[in-house]
Amino acid sequence: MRTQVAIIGGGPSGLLLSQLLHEKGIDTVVLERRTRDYVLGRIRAGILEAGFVNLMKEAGVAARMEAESFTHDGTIIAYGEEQFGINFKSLTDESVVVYGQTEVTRDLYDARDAAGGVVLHECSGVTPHDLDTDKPFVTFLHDGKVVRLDCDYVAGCDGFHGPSRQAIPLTVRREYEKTYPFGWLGILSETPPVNDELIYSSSDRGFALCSMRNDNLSRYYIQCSLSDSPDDWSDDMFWDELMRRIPSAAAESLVTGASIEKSIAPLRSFVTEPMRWGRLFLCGDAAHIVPPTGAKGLNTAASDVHYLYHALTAFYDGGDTEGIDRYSEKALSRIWKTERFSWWMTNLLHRFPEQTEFDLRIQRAEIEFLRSSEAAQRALAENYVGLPY
Ligand code: RFL
Ligand code: PHB
Repeated sequence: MRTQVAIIGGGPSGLLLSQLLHEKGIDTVVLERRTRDYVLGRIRAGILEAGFVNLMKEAGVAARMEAESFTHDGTIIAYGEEQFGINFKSLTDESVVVYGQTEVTRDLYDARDAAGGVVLHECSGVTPHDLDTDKPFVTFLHDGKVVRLDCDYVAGCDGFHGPSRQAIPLTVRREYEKTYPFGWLGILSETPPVNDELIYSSSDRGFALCSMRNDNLSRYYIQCSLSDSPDDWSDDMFWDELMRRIPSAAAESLVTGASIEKSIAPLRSFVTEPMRWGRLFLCGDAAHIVPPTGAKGLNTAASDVHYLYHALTAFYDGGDTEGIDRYSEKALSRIWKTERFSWWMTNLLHRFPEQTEFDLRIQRAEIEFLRSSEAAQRALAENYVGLPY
């Protein structure tokens, strides 16, 4: 089997890259470990930057998103009983879009199917080889057979636990990591959202977030202990705790209901350098992770896809290798800024176990400064809507 670009991982990064390259006449094969239903069952991101939306348009897959998504011009920051809005639109002239990662992934699968794209599911033992030569290949087991896929390049879009990052030798690879002493317990419920904008809430009991997917589908999160399991939290316990962590006006109007999904995600900041080694490119969660507080994981994956897609297009168009040579540097420059923002927003709004009274006063002062300073709000807004590519 042969293709131009072998893509390991059929999550949003792999599928978006595949679809964008297809639009430019470049052939790809996507190798995914899981079934399609499993990939579509993962409830993850909900907020898309304008840059992501533009890539979906460029990939020719924006029709349903344009019809069904919601534009958000701002967000609410709450602390105790206090709250204030940050208007992205007036501060930056940009907005964000509410459209779930599940829907993005579904649209991309549909587009790959319609174009006859090859996306192989339930591939096991996927292993890239000879990445530092000009004849790389990938081997894997599919339908009980060992398959060899020859290619020009390999895109490692296989998430945090995939094999691509490990293929970069330890003599070359550097990893930077910060873990946080808590997780997020999230639920999805078929109830109307408590507010028309997201509420990021800092409280004495810990952080809470009120988000949504549509008029009758809400997504809520609370900061939880890393030792908690979703089974420890009945729906009633979750709603009670959420209500204690948001201003009472919001708590009183909260519509509760049965959860249709409940999961815990640990919070982590992580970056691998470099993001290219020989003919391998890392893309998305395979190379970096942010805590979800700034809604940036999927969006940084999209900026990698942007740089990589332009690099590969320039190469296949006329042999220009500048984009390929500078991929890692360009992608990492934007990623580190986004890592900083996600880390900052996490520190601003969460309770940390070892925080002293002094730390708490400083945290409170920082939130109040944000409330009073247009410059501080603009800095948040500029990052939240997405830094330029
Ligand atoms: P993914 O989505 O992990 O996809 C990687 C794919 O690779 C497959 N794979 C393999 N395939 C073949 N062989 C192997 N050996 C393989 N190993 C793995 C996997 O099965 C999978 O299908 O990475 P990708 O494509 O880079 O996309 C990244 C995003 O999924 C991620 O950054 C976001 O979901 C993060 N995130 C958020 N991002 C945002 O931009 N906005 C948000 O509001 C937001 N909220 C969130 C989030 C992530 C969360 N969790 C659970 C981690 C909220 C949560 C709770
Ligand atoms: C979500 O809706 O899942 C979501 C929204 C904003 C975040 C994180 C997650 O910061």
